Amino acid sequence: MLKLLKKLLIFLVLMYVLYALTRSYVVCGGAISIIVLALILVNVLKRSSEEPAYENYFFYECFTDIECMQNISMDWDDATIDHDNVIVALVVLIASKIVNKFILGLHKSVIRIICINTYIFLMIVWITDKVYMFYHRLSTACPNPSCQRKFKLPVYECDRCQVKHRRLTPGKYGVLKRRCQCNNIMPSTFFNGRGKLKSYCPYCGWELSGDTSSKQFTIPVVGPPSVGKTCYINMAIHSLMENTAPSKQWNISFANSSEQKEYDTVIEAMKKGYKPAKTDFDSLTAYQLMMKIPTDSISRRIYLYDIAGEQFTRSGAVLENKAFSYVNGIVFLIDPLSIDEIRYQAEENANTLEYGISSIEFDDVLDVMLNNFDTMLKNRRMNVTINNNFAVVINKMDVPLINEQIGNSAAEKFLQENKQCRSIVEAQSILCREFLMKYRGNFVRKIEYKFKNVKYFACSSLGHCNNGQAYAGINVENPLLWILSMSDNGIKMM
Ligand SMILES: Nc1nc2c(ncn2[C@@H]2O[C@H](COP(=O)(O)OP(=O)(O)OP(=O)(O)O)[C@@H](O)[C@H]2O)c(=O)[nH]1
Ligand SMILES: [Mg+2]
Ligand SMILES: [Zn+2]
Ligand SMILES: [Zn+2]
Repeated sequence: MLKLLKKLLIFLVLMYVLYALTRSYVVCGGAISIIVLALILVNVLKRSSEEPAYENYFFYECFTDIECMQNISMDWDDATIDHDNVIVALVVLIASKIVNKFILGLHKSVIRIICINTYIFLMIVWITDKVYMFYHRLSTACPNPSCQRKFKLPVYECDRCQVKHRRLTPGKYGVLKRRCQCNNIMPSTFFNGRGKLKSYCPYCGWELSGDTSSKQFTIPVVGPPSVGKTCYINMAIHSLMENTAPSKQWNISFANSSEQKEYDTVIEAMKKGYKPAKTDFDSLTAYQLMMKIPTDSISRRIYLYDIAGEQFTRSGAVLENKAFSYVNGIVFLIDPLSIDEIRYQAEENANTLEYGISSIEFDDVLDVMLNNFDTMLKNRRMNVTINNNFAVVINKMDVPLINEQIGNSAAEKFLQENKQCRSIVEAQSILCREFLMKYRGNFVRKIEYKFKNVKYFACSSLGHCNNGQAYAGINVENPLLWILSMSDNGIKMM
C-alpha cells in the first residue's frame, strides 16, 4: 500500500513538473503515456524469466549483431590505413568509410524501426491479453484437494517435447507466439489459443483439464452429514446435462474423463435405485463441468464441490478448503427431517428411517461455516455482509408432509393466488422462507443479515426413498442455475 502511494506521489509530481514546463495537457498526457508504456515494457521484459524457448531476434540478438558490425567496421578502417600507397589508402579509407558507415547506419535504422514497432506491438498485445483476461474474468482453480489455489496463468506444456513453460505470455520470447526449444511454435496469449494447451497448476504441478481460457464458477454444496449432498450434486449434474442444456442449446460436458467415469458409475447405480456411498471425511470431490453457450465464444468452467458433512461439524476443518475464499455462491442443503417438530409429525405416517435423517442441526453447520468465512475473508467483523449468493435448499421434498407445504403443487397454487408473484421458482422461494421462518426463524434472519443475495428452493435429490427403484431428482438444477445467473449476465435462469 505504501509502495503504491509512493508511486502515485512520484507520478503526480512528474505530471505537475511536466505541466509547469510545457503548459500543455496534450504534451503532458503524451509524455505520461510514453513513460507508463515504457515502464510496462521494462516490467514485461524483467518478468519473463528464463524459459525453454528461443528469444525473439529483436529483443537481444539484434543489438549484439549491431555491436559485431561496429567492430568489423572498425577493423576495416584499420586495414585501409595500413595500405602502402598513401593515395590509395586515402581513397579506400574514404570509400570504405562512406560504404561502411552507410551500411551500418542503414542497418541500425532499420533495426531501430523494427524494434520500436515490435515493442509497441508487444505492449499492445500484453495489455490486450490482460484486458481480455480481466474483462472475461478468466481464471482457473487447482482441483487438487490439498491445493485449491486460484490463479490466472497456468504452466503450459509444449505438445512436441513436453517441456514446461512457466510464463507463456507476450515477452522477449515472442509477442503472439514463441518458438519452444524444440522449434515448436506455441501461442502466447489467451485470444490465440493458449488456453487449449496442456496445462498444470503453478503451485503444486497438478495436471489441469479443459480449456484454461474460460470463466470460472465455484459452487460448494454445504450441509450436515446425510443431508443428501452427494445425491444432490450427481442428480443436479444429470438434470443440467439431460434437461437444461438441450432446451437452452448449451453444451455441457465434463472437463476430464476420470470425473466423467466417476459420475457415470454413480448415476448408473442411481438409475437402478442404489444410493451413492458416503463421502470420505478427508476427500473433497470437485466435479468440473465445461459449459458452452452458443452466443458466447468464452466457455465456462463450473466447479461443484462435494465436502463431507463432518467437516462442517468441527470449526477449522473447512478452512482447509481454500476454495471457500473465491466461491461464487453456496448451495446450503437442509434436511427438513432434522427439525424435531417436523420429524415427529412425519413419523406418524411413515418410517422416517428410510429417509436417512441428518442428525446434526443445520443451524450449527451455518455457524461453523460463517466463522470460517470470517476467518478466511480476514473479516473479523460479524456485521459485514458477504457478497456471495446463498441458495437455501430444502431437500427431501418427496416426504409427503414436506411436499404438501412447499412442493411444486403448493407453489403452483400460491402462484395462481398471488398475481404479483412472477414465476413458480419465486413462489416456491416465498413458501420455503415461510416454512423456515415457522421452524427456524433465527436461521433465516442470520443468513439474510449476513449474505447479500439469498433465495430459497425446495428439491428432492432422489425423488423417493424406495430402494431398487430408479431415482430421479426434482427441481435439483434450479439452485445452481440461480447462482450462475447471479454471477454471469450471459446465463439466464428461465
Ligand atoms: N427421501 C429422500 N432421501 C434422500 C434424498 N436425498 C438424500 N436422501 C437420503 O439421505 C442419505 C444421505 O445422502 P448423501 O447424499 O449420501 O448425503 P451427504 O450429505 O452426501 O452425506 P455425507 O457424505 O455423509 O456428508 C441417502 O442415502 C438417502 O437415504 C431425497 O431427496 N429424498
Ligand atoms: Mg456425501
Ligand atoms: Zn517443445
Ligand atoms: Zn495446485
